[in-house]
Amino acid sequence: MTLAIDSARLSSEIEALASISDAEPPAVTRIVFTPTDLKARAWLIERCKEAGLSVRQDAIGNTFARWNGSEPAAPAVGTGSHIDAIPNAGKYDGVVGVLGGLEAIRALQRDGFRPRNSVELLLLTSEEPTRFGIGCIGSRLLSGTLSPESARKLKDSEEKSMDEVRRAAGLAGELEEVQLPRGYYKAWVELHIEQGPMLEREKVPLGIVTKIAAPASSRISIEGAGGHAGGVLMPDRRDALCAASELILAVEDAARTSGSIDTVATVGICDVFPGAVNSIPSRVRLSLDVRDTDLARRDAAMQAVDHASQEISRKRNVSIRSELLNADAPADCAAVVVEALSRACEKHQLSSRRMISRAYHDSLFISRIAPVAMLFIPCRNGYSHRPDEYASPEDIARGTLVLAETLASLSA
Ligand code: HGY
Ligand code: MN
Ligand code: MN
Repeated sequence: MTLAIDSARLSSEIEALASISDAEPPAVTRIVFTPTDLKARAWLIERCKEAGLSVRQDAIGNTFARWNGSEPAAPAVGTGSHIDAIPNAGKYDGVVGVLGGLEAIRALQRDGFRPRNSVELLLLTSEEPTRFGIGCIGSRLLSGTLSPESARKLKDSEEKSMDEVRRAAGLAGELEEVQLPRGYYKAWVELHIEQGPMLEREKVPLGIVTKIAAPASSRISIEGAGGHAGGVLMPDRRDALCAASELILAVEDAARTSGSIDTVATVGICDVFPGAVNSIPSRVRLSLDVRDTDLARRDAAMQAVDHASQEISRKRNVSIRSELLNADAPADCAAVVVEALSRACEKHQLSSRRMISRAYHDSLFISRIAPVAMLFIPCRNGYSHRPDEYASPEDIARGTLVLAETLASLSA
């Protein structure tokens, strides 16, 4: 027999999961631990059970669907990703790695493959930072990169704590039990859409990720003085939004002048208070997201933003406070997994290219406890985190086939 992916079934499952959403199609919104997320998780667990996988959830909701190998005590080979989606997102980010991983396992089962090392499909909790401010909470706890104490301090916009929310979602156990020992996984592979334009532009069907960029993020609060839009003359103003505008351009400048195309910086949230037409903004909250494949350059960009903040604060007589949320190191992918992916592409006469991931992923944190690599498939125009995010059934099937081949070679 030859390894074959059931592309029609995989596409219909992607559509079925996309329909479990809090947004009007084609957009997908699925915020972690909302009723919609719980419904999607339950749906996925049913699909895993249908495939004969044994399913368990840890205290943060990381969901493990295990295909037991002939040596169950041997380190497992892991694959998976996330199904939570930021507001007004697409249907492929994360999902391709979870449902593609499930179909890769089913294809190996159909092909009569019997793994020696167990193969474990993971749904990782809260890869997106939307609800709790930082991303990859499940994989951070799994890898010991986030302590249970720090996780307990995380609160959502309604001031609900992580413990409160996860227990309301029906999750038992303590966060101390989540961390996995080094050596739990022999190897880890994550299939994901590229979330950039390179593969499509170069007409290369597969990207083998050798490095994952280092993300940092912070919350910035700017306090000026409010007042009547008509009664306060310009020299007497301390307009928080004008200060924020200068700072936002300084963020852009810090990335553009870093000396490398690999530095990126984004202000994605700008909340203005009081937000009235005829009232001078007294307070602005900004989010800051800075990334680079090089740690020192990323940190230099963060420092440039801090210097700009001090300068603007002095010049405009406003207070600017910055709260660092995360500043993670980049990850080098493991040669053993990169080579396994490369051989799998060659075996199926599929061309591929080595590349870096500018988005962060759960693999960034799992790399702290296991050898990891990622496999990218193209997405149209490189679009992601928007409703018109799109990956073709052919590209998804190709990625799933190479993933299946790689899982087989690593678990044989
Ligand atoms: O922001 C990221 O890189 C990921 O998509 N959460
Ligand atoms: Mn994402
Ligand atoms: Mn993702």
